[in-house]
Amino acid sequence: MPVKVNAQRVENDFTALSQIGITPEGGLNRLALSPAHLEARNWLRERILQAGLEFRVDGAGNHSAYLQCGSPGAPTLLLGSHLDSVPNGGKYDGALGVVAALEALRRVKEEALQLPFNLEAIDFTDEEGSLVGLLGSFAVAGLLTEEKLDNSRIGLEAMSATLQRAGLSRASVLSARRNPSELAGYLELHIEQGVRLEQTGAQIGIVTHIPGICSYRLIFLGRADHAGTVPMVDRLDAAMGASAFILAVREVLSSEFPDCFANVGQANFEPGAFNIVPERVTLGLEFRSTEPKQFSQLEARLLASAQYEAGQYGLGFESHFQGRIAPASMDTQIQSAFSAASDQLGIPWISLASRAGHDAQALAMVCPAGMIFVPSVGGSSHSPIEYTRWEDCLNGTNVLLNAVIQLAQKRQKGKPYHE
Ligand code: HGY
Ligand code: MN
Ligand code: MN
Repeated sequence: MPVKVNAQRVENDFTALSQIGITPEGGLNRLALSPAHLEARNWLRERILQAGLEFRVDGAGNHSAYLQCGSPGAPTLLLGSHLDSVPNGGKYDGALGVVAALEALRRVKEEALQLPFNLEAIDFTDEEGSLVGLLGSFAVAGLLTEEKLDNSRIGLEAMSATLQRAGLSRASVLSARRNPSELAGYLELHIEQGVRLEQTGAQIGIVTHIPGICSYRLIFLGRADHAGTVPMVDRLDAAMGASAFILAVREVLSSEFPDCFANVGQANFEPGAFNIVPERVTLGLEFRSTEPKQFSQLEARLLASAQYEAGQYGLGFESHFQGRIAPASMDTQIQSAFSAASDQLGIPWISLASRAGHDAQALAMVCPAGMIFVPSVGGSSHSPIEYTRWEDCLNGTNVLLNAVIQLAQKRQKGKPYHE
């Protein structure tokens, strides 16, 4: 018989958490380590202590609830996601997974289940990349480097000040590595942030792969001129090369890399006056692929395209690498624990590759990792209209809890579930 979550308690938690950092449009502003994010973490800490669970925080600021439910010295199975959001993001992205993880620990404690591993519900710092991207999960996996911190998206100074405000430092963040032998694995519940579950009518998506994500700052260099006196044909207008590249990205992806994704999400014009021809335009580019070889081909192709468009308009060009997260495959034993739990609960499921990046891809580098999705209405996410039906949220929370029990049974039957 499956163990069920306390539906009202989960709903109360989610509703309370959704108010922290809420925007006038009903979205969330909880950028990593911002006052709203720290307020959400305080809320989590309170709920952890109220549940009689042990509260922990590591050098990367990852907040977690710990439950000793295995034998002393047993490894720890991590369950979690992230409480930070994108600017004016949605209420479900990350937060649902943290609330569900906390509930799983509470129910295991209430049922006094003895498992072959201890449990930890974790909220990872800066999943969304307002600082570095997957900062907390990379730190736990021991994959965070000085270079990644140097490449912070807010610059070195602001990064240090942000860490300091949260009581952290570069050294403490880099010290958060866990010994992989202590990790029995990582499970995450997340919203799909796409339309495939909705289109198929399945209520659970069992994730097979997570895409790699790579980002660059691209700089197009022209010449500042008077916008009213220099003939149009004589200009070295940095905006022309940048704009031509943005259009070329769409063309390259649709014609040569149809199952990849790319986005130019930032553009900065300098000097930035109405009456000066732009001398310098900086673009923020990111692109994604689930297949390693295709990922590097796409990188080379996009950089060549940017160089070409700059040349077409007589511009200089610089590319600055900002960071890369490798594609990851999800553990097959954890996938089958999710499918067994979904079947046990009578919830229809499909397997699918993620299109968004997640903390699970960092953990997958050092331990067995797995994810499930629940449907996003209309596929909307990273915006105030992000919405998942409450019945689907509860389904995901019940599947997460019962997948933990399925994994424990596999392990107890002597079938170590990671090859
Ligand atoms: O950008 C992503 O894919 C994730 O939402 N951080
Ligand atoms: Mn997320
Ligand atoms: Mn997100």
